[in-house]
Amino acid sequence: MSTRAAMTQDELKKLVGYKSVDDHVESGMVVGLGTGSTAYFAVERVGQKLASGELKNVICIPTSERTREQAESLKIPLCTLNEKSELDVAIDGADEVDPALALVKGGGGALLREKMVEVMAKKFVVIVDESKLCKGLGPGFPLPVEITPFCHMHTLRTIAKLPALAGCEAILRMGSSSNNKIDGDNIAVTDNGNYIVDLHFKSPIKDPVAAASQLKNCVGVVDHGLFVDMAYQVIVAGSDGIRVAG
Ligand code: ABF
Repeated sequence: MSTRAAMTQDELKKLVGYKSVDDHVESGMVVGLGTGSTAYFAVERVGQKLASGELKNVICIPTSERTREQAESLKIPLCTLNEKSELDVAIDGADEVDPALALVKGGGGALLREKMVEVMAKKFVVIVDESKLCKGLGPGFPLPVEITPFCHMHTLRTIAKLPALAGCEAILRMGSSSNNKIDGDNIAVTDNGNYIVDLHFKSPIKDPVAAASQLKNCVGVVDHGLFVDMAYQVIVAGSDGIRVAG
């Protein structure tokens, strides 16, 4: 039996994934299912509890094709925001979490569906291991921005000039990943048929609220990975155990 000190990152992710479901999901709920290697364990737990009968009449909304496939394999009943716009809870991972519980998300390329689903949840529960905690968003993980393919280099240059993002280096995401396919030019393509620009920062983003607003107002940007004022709670797994913020 492993002690916490000896736990692998995967074991920590499983701890928070399972705890999020045990603490927040009840029978009859509409539940948003996140994307990524931590959210994977929350989806697994929902599937287990439905199969055992511990949970009943739960319906879930996946935030990516990959999560939809995992949920279907576990026979979790699914719908979309078209059928149900209000969620009781959504559970997802993050790439960075700052002390105010503002998040960078979208490293996996699923940020648009994640934000559309999670913003509609009464409680958005974030599950991370402590490697995701940071003092300021930006330098530790590139900020992803989903953009339309039409004249994408123009949009990329426009984003890089936004005042609240001063000093960032904007790089078009290339190559495939578990959540993205590629087009004929090897550019990463999201589940929604869009491209991703990753913004690299040398120092923390000074004003995430202003950065979020300027990105959202930029024509050609579909959405971005700053999730500000959205997290209801962050469950963190570390070598000293699990702690809850929020
Ligand atoms: C999703 O998965 C994303 O928003 C984020 O990019 C990523 C975190 O993945 P992991 O849990 O695999 O680190 O939540």
